Amino acid sequence: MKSRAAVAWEAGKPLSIEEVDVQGPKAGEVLIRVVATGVCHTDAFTLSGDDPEGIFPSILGHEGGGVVEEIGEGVTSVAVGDHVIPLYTPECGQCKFCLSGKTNLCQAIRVTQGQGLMPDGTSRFSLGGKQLHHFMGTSTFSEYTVMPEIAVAKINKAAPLDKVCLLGCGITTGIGAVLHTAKVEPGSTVAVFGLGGVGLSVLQGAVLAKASRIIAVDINEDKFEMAKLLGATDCINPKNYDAPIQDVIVDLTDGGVDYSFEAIGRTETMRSALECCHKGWGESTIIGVAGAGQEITTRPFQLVTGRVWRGSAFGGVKGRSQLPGYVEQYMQGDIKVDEMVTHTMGLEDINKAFDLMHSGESIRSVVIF
Ligand code: NAD
Ligand code: DAO
Ligand code: ZN
Ligand code: ZN
Repeated sequence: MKSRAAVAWEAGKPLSIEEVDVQGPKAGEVLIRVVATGVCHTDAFTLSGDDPEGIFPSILGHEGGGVVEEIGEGVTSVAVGDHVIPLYTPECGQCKFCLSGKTNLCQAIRVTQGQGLMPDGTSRFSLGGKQLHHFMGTSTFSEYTVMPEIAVAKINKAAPLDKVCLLGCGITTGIGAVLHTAKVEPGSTVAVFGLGGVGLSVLQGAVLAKASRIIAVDINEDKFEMAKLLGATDCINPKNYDAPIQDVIVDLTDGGVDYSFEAIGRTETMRSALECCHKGWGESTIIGVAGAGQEITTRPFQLVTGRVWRGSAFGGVKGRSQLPGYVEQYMQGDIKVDEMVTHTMGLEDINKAFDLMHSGESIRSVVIF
């Protein structure tokens, strides 16, 4: 079938709107009509060429919401007409990782997904006979995409797909990092570095966890209004201080915060986030994805004296079993999503979504097909 799609032909170039060919689903796969997709920093990261796993030409996008249009042989857990959120972190329920109970990083299709291919080692996308690669196993910048059954979460049909698509990455990642990865306790102090869609969602998670003080850090003060709306008790801009921002936070909090989160993707701010944690127990969670080959540094004595450094992918959330519950929490008003959608546009304007992100004007742009 034909599908409108934004194709990333090469790194550093704008996406190109094309009519691509999409092959139907094979065994264990489903065809999804993408209704809406968010544009996340990670799409921009891959498009920039900084992503070591970036493959071109490809169809980017991983923050989608859609409807199942066709199912392949043997598919039993979803049916035509079901509303779904594509998962870049699948959940097979059978691999060593799924069975461990310790991680959401299902490895069932990891190798082929990293190669931009479906589990059988081929692509469902092409144009003029030339193969296009999948991206993160989701490729939601195409009106029709094909996903393995284990990589779709079936959700409440009453949920607006042009909003809950954002639960496919940024919002879930931020909230989940607080609740699933760090497991912030009531009364804790929290610092969040970066107030994009992910960092703002960390704020939401901190409120849900009943943190007592939530310090929001960004160099773009335009983000502070939304941060306060979502529960930040303090907003600080590192550029307004001569001292390193970790020292400023340590002074503000009588020795440091209980939990910090880095949601930028810069190794310098990862260090600041660790070092603003309280001696003896402070824990810092890295969410941001740094450029290829970059390394984090700190003095080992920071860890010897009780600080903990960890990381989180998709907020530690298991997509098929836990994401539908996030959609329900949104429907009940406990998770804020609508507030994050600052811009909407048609597919033909998708490059504007990248411009708005780079200029810091948007929180999330949602492309509606
Ligand atoms: P975004 O671009 O919308 O937001 C980043 C924010 O960081 C912006 O508000 C920007 O002003 C701020 N910032 C930039 N440099 C700064 C600095 N030096 N000090 C303080 N603030 C600074 O990005 P996003 O979509 O919210 O994503 C954030 C990061 O999380 C990205 O690296 C993205 O790739 C990553 N990410 C990770 C996961 C995961 O599962 N681990 C999931 C989604 C996104
Ligand atoms: O299992 O080795 C693995 C990779 C899992 C992918 C997790 C990706 C999380 C960070 C990327 C940003 C997501 C938009
Ligand atoms: Zn698995
Ligand atoms: Zn994302």
